[in-house]
Amino acid sequence: MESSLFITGATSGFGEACARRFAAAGWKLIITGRRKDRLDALAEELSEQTPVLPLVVDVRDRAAMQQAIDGLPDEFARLRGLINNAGLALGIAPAHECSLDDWETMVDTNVKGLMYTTRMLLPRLIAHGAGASIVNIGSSTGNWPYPGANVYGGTKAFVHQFSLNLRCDLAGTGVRVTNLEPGLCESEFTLVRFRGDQARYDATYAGADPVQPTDIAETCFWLLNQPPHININNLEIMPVSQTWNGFTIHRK
Ligand code: NDP
Ligand code: 8X3
Repeated sequence: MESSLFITGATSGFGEACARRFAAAGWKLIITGRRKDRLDALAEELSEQTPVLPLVVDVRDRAAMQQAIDGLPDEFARLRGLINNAGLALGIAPAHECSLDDWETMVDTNVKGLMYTTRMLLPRLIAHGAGASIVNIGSSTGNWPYPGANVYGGTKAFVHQFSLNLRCDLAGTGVRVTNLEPGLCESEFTLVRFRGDQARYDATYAGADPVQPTDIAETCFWLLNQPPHININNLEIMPVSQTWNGFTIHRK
């Protein structure tokens, strides 16, 4: 029985692109997200290439995640990979103007959701052993500060350190862990962040030639196809157009 790949947040952006990339190579897929219409449509389309199981579930809902994972049908129960991708940023206001509700949503999704999925699937990945992979989708914001990244960047710093710590705990199991850290990428991420504001979406990407979801999917495909003795620990990807500013000095 072939093993499957579990992708969280496959209804758009990186997750959807990953589902398409791995399906094209014949990987058996478990895809998740909250938007049932999109998930079912993708599953139906990709089912022509490979077996696909859609799971409509919110990663923040621990009980629902546990139920979905416990109920995996035999055909999909053996796992070879996990792409922990579901996540979001909300707003870009300075900390003292942010909504605590938004901060909680980001922590619940990017930290706790990723934590639940990982913990619940680890026994299956360890059972697979050599060649199994976890790719956590972190962010350049986990490494580099910028104004307004406050809690979003903090959640991705968690993903960075959690990934390294997982590697320590998984020593001897054969399970690999990578923290993939994209910078500016074009996806609905920016519409979610700016609550559907198309003008801000357009301004974010104008003239920047951003990284595309297909670039991230290609990178994930490369990561999961490394020989079993190789672990890529961290991989940060930016468009060539994106670099750093110097320190800001506020003068009186
Ligand atoms: P998208 O908004 O296109 O996709 C986000 C995906 O996450 C959707 O499928 C969404 O599905 C899912 N998701 C969000 N919240 C939940 C939830 N509570 N439960 C289940 N699924 C959820 O954005 P990207 O593809 O760009 O983002 C994917 C990941 O990449 C995120 O972790 C993001 O932080 C990270 N990232 C993005 C960058 C960018 O510039 N785009 C750069 C660096 C990192 P649904 O709404 O159907 O639940
Ligand atoms: C998203 C990267 O720079 O758009 O993780 O905040 S950025």
